[in-house]
Amino acid sequence: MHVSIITLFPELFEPYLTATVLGRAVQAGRLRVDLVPLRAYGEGRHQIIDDRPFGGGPGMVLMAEPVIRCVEATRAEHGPGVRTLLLTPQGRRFDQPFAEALATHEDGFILLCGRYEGIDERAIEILQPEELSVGDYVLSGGEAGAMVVLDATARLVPGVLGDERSPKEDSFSGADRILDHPHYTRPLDVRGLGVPEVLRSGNHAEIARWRRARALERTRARRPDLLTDAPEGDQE
Ligand code: 9D3
Repeated sequence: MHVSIITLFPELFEPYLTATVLGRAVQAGRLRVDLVPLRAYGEGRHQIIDDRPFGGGPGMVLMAEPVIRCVEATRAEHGPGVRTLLLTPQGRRFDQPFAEALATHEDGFILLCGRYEGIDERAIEILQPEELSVGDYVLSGGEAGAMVVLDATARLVPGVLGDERSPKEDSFSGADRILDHPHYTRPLDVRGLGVPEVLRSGNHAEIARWRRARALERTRARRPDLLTDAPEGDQE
């Protein structure tokens, strides 16, 4: 998988890429992450990339030309089918089916991180990125959102996950959209709280049934929307 991240703060991604399972995937050659510093495409001796908004108001706007030049240069590093994703509160909500589609996309994708009040609309008009939000809360920029997208997609690449577990078993994957059951490990007694007897029974059919029941119970209580909403691509 080939991911490029366009950002004013490439250094934010360094520890994340080296300290996690993603670092191992990069080492193993399964994952290529290019950090592209938007500032390098700025204008003039000071490499300016933002300016005040026409019409007034607070904050600054990322200028169109540096963004356009940067995305065009980055696209040239990918295959012709590269997808360009703009992280923005105006985007469609990122979800697991979207992650699955990105993870298998042959020519990789570009994550364009917005900052300040946003990007000059003409850059968006010219570049036609897919606009993605990671949820209904206000972030201070696209970088945290890009890390969400990077993490959710990279772990789907074969060999990236540290353990043998298939991503197919995850919550939100495929048709089986259900929350996880509770987990227990040693010791048997934690401040007077024990472990459900069934988990110590050795009866694996019984354990599977118990876990499934607890998972359904939690999903009904906490996220009933997961049980009623049609899975992505199942609407028609
Ligand atoms: C307080 C400023 N807001 C005025 C209406 C607009 C605004 C601009 C820029 C709000 C947030 C941001 C920065 N956020 C992102 O770049 C962002 C984001 C988010 O805030 N929420 C969820 N997903 C994403 S992806 C990128």
